[in-house]
Amino acid sequence: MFQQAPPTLGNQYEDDSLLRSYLERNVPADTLREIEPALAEMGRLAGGDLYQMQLADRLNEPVLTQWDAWGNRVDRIELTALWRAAEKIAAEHGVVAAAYEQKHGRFSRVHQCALAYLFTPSTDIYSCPLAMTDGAARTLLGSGNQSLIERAVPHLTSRDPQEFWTAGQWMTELTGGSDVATSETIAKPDLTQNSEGETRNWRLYGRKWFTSAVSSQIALTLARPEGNPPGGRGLALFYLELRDEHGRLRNFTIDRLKDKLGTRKVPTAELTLDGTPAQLVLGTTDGVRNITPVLNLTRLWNGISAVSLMRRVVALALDYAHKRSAFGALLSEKPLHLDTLAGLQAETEGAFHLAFMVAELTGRAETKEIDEEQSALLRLLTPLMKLTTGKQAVAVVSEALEAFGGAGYVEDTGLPQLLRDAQVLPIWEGTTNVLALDALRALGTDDRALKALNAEVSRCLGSVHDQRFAEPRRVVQMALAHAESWLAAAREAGTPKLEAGARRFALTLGRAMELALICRHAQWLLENGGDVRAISAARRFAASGIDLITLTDSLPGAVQH
Ligand code: MFK
Repeated sequence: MFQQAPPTLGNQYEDDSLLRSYLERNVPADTLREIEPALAEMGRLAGGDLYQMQLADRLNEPVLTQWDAWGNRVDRIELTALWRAAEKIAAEHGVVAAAYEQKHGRFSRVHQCALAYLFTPSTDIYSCPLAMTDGAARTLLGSGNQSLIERAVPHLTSRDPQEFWTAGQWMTELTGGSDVATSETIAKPDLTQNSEGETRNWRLYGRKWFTSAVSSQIALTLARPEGNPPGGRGLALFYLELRDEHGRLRNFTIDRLKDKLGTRKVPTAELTLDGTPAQLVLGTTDGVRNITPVLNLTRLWNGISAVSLMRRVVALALDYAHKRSAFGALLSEKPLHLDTLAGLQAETEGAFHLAFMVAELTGRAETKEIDEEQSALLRLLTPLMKLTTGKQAVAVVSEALEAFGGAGYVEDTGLPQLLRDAQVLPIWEGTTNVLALDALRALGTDDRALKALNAEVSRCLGSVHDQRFAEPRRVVQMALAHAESWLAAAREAGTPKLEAGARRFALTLGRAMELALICRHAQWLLENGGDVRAISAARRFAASGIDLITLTDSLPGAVQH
């Protein structure tokens, strides 16, 4: 009787020619020699033991036990076996630490992102607590708060699973996850804690409505010191440790875990803070501004996670295409099937280059090897990359499920879950619209960031000589010219017009940048004996909708209630 072979994965580093060629082009040869064994080991785990564990753990979810048998409030969270294993692997392989050990200077961030990219898709989004851990470490280091740095950063960046801590981010309240300036949590000074009467310790009162994984040891959160004015400036950034030395939560309760569409292994929670002890990170005001280093790093993680999920479905679909026959031939011999897969691969490639470009710039910022133009570019590309790759991930994963026919819709293949997980990527860490408005904010008043983007695109296209790139080059240049003329006209027309078109503008910039980066890499491949198919990826991507600024006359008033 006929038996279909399922899709399988090989070593996810060795099989990924895009990742390997990208590293070869960007990272100095001696650095690559040093980091490659660790990447190959992570690739082996991600396609092997960890992937098998993920499939076996599919139905398990974290469990919250609020009460013990004797009526004590305990709020214990039991993670699933996959997540327990993922935490240990993440620590031992330095999936956060690699960015802080600085063994490879500014390439340390690229190294760490490559590890995260390989690790994420086999862990059911264990990238969430790691993203927060990374964001917290960076924020604390930048805060100059020496006692918190000494207390927490060695744990957050440890490779020892016994020492390793993860961090949470508790920002979203009932008033919103986007407009966090409206947060209602109050901070009261706790003078009893300090013999000199100095207000170092605070107590927090309020409700946090959607936290990141609440299994962490510490969290960064926002609260309004009593008497402060409304708005983001009146909030302050706080650090807290979740449990005391007996394992009891410090004056807060976990009311429930969220019942979400996807990311079901992540114990996201609703909390009530009732006198939770906390410490100021830096100052009693400007909480929104002070938490932005967390936001920018977790947005990078979001993009890397988006690309990693795209890569995972494409890897599975390619393998399946070599195993599945229909109408007398393997799918890998069917022109239409191959055409569909090539489209998915082109989108993945564009997203990959943009996410790793933000990683490169982040690495430069972290080692202070960044000039003004690159800083402006990083500020603009972070929201553009997050919003563009989030949308691509949902579209690519959704389309890729079709490549498995009905099997792509059946839960125990593990495939549908990828789509549910991808769907969070355009939502959390700033929705597409919020990030499109952030991109307008990043342009500033002098458009330095847009000039930096144009200059980077020009450098990319300047390195591209092969005539076959003529059309992609024209598409990039036309899209950017259109985006600039739209921006000028929309500014002239006023804020409603500008905001209404912000998403189309941002996606156009994001996709144009991706295409320029694809072209640059493809040209390099041509010159270095690489895969000539990269040219078709560029041409295909160029034809897949770069300039999205079409509805120039649309205004919110056009919506009927
Ligand atoms: C794989 C990873 C998975 C992660 C899972 C996490 C699960 C957690 C669930 C969640 O909670 S998700 C919710 C996430 N929420 C957000 O990401 C917030 C989205 N909203 C925004 O990003 C808004 O743009 C923002 C809250 C920042 C705007 O608030 P305001 O009060 O209108 O801010 P304002 O006044 O524009 O900016 C305050 C300061 O911050 C300004 O600087 P100045 O004080 O010097 O003028 C801004 O320039 C600065 N700023 C804002 N965004 C910035 C920034 N600076 C640098 N980078 C940015 N991105």
